[in-house]
Amino acid sequence: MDFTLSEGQYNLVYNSFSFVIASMGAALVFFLLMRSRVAPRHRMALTLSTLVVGIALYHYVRIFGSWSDAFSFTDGRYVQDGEPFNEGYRYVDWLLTVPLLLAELVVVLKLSKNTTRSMLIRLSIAAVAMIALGWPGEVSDPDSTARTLWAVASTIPFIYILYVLFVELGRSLGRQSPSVRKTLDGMRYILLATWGVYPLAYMAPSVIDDAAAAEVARQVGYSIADVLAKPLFGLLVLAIALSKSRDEGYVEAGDDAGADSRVAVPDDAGDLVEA
Ligand code: RET
Repeated sequence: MDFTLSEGQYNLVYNSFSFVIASMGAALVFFLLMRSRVAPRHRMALTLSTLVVGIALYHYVRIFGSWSDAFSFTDGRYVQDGEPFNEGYRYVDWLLTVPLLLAELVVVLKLSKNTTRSMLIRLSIAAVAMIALGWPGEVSDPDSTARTLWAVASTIPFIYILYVLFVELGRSLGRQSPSVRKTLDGMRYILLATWGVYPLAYMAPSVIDDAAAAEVARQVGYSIADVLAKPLFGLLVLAIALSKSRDEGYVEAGDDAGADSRVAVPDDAGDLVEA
């Protein structure tokens, strides 16, 4: 599909990708720095968040490069005359990150071993099916029936994932502390709202007639959804892990208030100057 973009359209996508790279990179560093504040038994969830934003950081660097290579600036417009933009990076990214994101949520809850195992297996299979079925539709003609059929097929595992999260997981909510229950309840709705952006961005080429505007909407839509689904979701998982660690009486070694205030005592500074 060939189209040209205005300078504003091209830059909107370019800067969205840049924003995502900065967000993923910052989240990666932040999750690594926060690791020691979480009790060891809750660190697996944080490890998964760190992997998710790391994988996405790599893919967005490649997506950014692919976007720059696909267009050249000619007569005041961006013309698509280079290598085709590689949409595949996104799907490869999801194939890895969606099962990991679902695992983050399940692992942080510390349900029984059997429930965790069974949920992880079923959610991962459904996530892979959802993405694999979406891909042939993503690359087919915007107005084709094939695009709609693949989307419908992909929606079936999507609904199954929502069923597990809202119905099955809902049953375990009663066993969590009130603060964890509140965060978790909010998290499931945030997940629903942010994951809902993906099918909407997918539909952009079918509902927006202008090919250039549709492509911009799709790329910006996916970029926003990725920042909400990965770094923001990771922050909420971190909040749960921190509040569980606190409830369980975990205090990070060397990070109590006393250690901080010792550094700020004026006498110490004075001693140093005299020495
Ligand atoms: C597709 C195809 C059309 C139908 C549906 C889709 C759903 C995609 C989703 C993707 C979620 C991705 C995440 C990535 C974060 O790392 C494949 C667009 C339902 C829900 C959470």
